[in-house]
Amino acid sequence: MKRYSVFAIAREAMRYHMGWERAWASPEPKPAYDAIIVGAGGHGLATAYYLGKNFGITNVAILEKGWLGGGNTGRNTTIIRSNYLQDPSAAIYEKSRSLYETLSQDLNYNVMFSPRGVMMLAQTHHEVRGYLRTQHANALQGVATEFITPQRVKELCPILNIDGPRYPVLGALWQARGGTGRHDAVAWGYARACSAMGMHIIQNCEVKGVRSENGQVTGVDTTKGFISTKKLGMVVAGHSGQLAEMAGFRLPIEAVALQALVSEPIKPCMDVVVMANTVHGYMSQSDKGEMVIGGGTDGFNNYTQRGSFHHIEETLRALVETFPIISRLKMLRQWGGIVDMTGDRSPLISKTPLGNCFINCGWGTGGFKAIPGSGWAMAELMAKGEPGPLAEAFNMWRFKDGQFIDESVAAGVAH
Ligand code: FAD
Ligand code: PYC
Repeated sequence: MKRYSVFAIAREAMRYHMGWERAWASPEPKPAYDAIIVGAGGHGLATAYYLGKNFGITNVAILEKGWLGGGNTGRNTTIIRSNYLQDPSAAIYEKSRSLYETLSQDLNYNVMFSPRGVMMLAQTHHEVRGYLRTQHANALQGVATEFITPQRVKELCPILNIDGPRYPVLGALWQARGGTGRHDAVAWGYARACSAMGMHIIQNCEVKGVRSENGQVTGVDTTKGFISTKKLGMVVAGHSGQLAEMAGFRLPIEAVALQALVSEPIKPCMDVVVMANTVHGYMSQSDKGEMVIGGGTDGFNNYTQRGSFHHIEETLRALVETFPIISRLKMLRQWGGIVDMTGDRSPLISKTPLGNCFINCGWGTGGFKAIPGSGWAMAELMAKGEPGPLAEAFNMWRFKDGQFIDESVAAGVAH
């Protein structure tokens, strides 16, 4: 693989950009691999990447039923932060955020990580108490967050109305090194690096069945035939319940649509990310100038990649009272993704009842920020067969044992 660099751009400019290589290969599947990952979203691709980089396992296939990054990874609003409450969450989200800091250099692919700062507004006394608690927990966990005053909120984001008609801004939980990244680029960067290590990314290849013998996984039936493997990683977000059923077990997961929308592009007016969870809406501005806006999850299970129409109205009503300048903005596009929700709003990175079959899911409304850390932890689980310190608490049996990792506040999206 040729490296991307300023010299490569100059060289290609001299020859009409005719010499760029395809970023990743599109091979036909081999009959067998040492490891198969189902799902070429960010988490599946990152798992494959760290299997190769950290453990030298490169005879790997990543099977994707559609196109890579076409699931939630390419549909999210790209907020990156690690201001969670519980210790296991702070550890994995902060690991992830710190990997994001150098991911472009690591992958030799610009993922446009932009640590512009994320604020979560406190608009009730209950929220003030909750965010103060998170800030104290973060201080003990080594995660840099602070609780800021309404005046500081206004300084950081002048277009924000801190005297809202329903809920005044009483302060905010601020993470200065939180921010955004380019969602497609994260998937593309990992894909390119995996392909360069010789891994096979096989798109348009749906897994239809999981085969096993004596309680151990032996391979998968796909739309491109049977492929055998010694280790299987299921990393399919909203479709996790279906994959688990193929492997003969059930998961504590529900699938619902979560939606987002973007406006027409406007001049720069906001250089931080704001989440307003009481009125429910969140917003940032993309590099193109569009306002990137997120709504809540549907109140019923479904597999639509749209989301209910009434959420658009509710979200925009909340954002117009928070940012009055957007009241006449036109919206360009709206879409949804199928998110995988657990009862405690924390993920699963876990062994399963089937030997050598591992699951990574349950990131729900908040897994874009977790892609590098999750891939790191899942690769360790798949390579060693046992979870490392980052993954240990996120096993699927915590729901049987009552060891919940409650992040319903930190998840930050209405559900
Ligand atoms: P996906 O990207 O969905 O990848 C799973 C892949 O598995 C898909 O490509 C799918 O086609 C494939 N697949 C499924 N079944 C099969 C099969 N049988 N065979 C082969 N392949 C299969 N998170 C944040 O941190 N910050 C945010 O701001 C944020 N905003 C969001 C906004 C929206 C509207 C949505 C929908 C999500 C948001 N999220 C956010 C959550 C985040 O997008 C997800 O948690 C994350 O992208 C999940 O990545 P993934 O790789 O697990 O799943
Ligand atoms: O997890 O920060 C988040 C988030 C914001 C919008 C959707 N998820």
